[in-house]
Amino acid sequence: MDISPLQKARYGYSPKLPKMLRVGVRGIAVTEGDRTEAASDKEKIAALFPNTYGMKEVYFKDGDSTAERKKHVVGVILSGGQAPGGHNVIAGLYDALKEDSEENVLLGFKGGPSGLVEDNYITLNAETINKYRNTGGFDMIGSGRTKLEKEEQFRVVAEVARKHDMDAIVIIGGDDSNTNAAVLAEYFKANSVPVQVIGCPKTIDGDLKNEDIEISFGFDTATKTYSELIGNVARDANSAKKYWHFIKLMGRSASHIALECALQTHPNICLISEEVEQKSMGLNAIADYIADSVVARAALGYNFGIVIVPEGLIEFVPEVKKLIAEINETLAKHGERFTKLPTWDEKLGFLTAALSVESMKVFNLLPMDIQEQLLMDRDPHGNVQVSRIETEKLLSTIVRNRLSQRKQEGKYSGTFSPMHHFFGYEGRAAFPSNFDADYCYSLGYTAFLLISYGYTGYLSSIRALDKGVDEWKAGGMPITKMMDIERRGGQDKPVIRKALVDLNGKPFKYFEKHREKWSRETCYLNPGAVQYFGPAEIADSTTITLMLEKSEN
Ligand code: FBP
Repeated sequence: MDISPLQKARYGYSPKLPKMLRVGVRGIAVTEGDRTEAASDKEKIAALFPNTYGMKEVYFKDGDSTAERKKHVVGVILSGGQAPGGHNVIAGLYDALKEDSEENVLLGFKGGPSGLVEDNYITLNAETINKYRNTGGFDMIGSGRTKLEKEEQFRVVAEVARKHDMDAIVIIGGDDSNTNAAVLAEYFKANSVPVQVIGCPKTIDGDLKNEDIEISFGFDTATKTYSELIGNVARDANSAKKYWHFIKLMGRSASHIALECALQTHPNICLISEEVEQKSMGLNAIADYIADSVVARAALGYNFGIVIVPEGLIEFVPEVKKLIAEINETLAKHGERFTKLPTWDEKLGFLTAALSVESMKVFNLLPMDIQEQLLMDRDPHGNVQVSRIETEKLLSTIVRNRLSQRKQEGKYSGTFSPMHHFFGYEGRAAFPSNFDADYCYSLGYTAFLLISYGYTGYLSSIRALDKGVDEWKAGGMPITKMMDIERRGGQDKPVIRKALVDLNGKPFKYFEKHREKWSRETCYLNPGAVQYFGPAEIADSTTITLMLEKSEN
């Protein structure tokens, strides 16, 4: 790719490390905390990970390093969807490796997990790394969604590692990829393969978080980018005063992105999937909730508005959730047969025989394009590809129907012209914000520290992120601590528990307190492009979500 002036300017940005890491890799000592336990299903997880279950939390601190001095050959992969900052994780890892010894080697496996299995790699050197510092995207080595889960794949990866004399693999990925990292670490231990596996928490969705992983990287930049776009659309809406904008935002399951963007932009409506599920709101109830705002604003003379729809919503609407679960089980068992059916009528016949009567009723009520989107191929982890389901259009259609009814009843006399947007890919490869640039660099640097101290099956972790970078704390957390058992593709599987929006948490409570006013009045905020320049309290600070979560009152 050619180099833009901003890219050139961002090469000059030096990502900041926490003060405790600035002394250099040989000035950092380690301490261990308590033994850990899985999030739930403890016995089942312990039985599945006999060699890596129950390991201790790890903290780094100032002090002489006791890590063995030896040559390291480390392999790195980027896994899953792009998230701003991935290149800086690799840069932090590379710099720490080279600081420890010029002899150390970093191999970048191309195209995600499949690169490891196919032994498709490049040796990363300063020239390559420097070209990608502080840039978005994953194009340095590419990414992919191949699932590393079969014993045959693990055997091949062990062979590839032996061939290159690799002593560690760093997997930069989300919940599914890091689950696989834990399974791979367990396999290596069980089979005496001398290769460590370390994960780094990536996903714009923000759902890989817990008490030790305060935020996944990419969430900060993506939400700032989407908020800038939403702010612009809101300003346009308030200028033209003629459209209701339905904006779908990425976030496969959890609504963290939608909530954070709502906190940053004050839309009229922001749906939160977790609340929809808790209140068992069906499609009609959701449409009525939006229609209430349309009607109230029309009465004030405002025939325009902003509705934020989280991408994963469709899977949280109770009747659709049941339908999708049944389709998932059916496709997991008979996917090949189903795909080969030549006509839509035959597919419908197959579904009628396979699904429950209630689910088939829901299916038949959906517009045909949504029906087709629900049946599209699952991703390699068995998930519905929600980014391809046009929930924003489905909702605006139902809202229009509800409004026609209200018009007939004489309860509404406004105009309703919907416009549709999907902001997803626009934010996933953006230049990382200062926060993500610093955070990612620190995660990569810490991944090397975990390797140098011999840990495996750990996630690199940086804490105290609501404070300035100086005060951030580096360490590691056993991946099995974050696991529970879930039903995937028709089977019980150990997975990292996804962190959904906490409806009792401060970010949601703050939103709940203000949303009634936002739904009727025009309170839009236009945050603009805040991520790079200006005073540090604007340009370097992280999300409102994290600041509220960490606030004392
Ligand atoms: P990860 O969980 O791999 O980080 O990806 C998340 C995501 O960006 C979702 O928000 C979105 O649903 C999905 O990726 C889209 O996937 P794809 O890149 O395969 O279209």
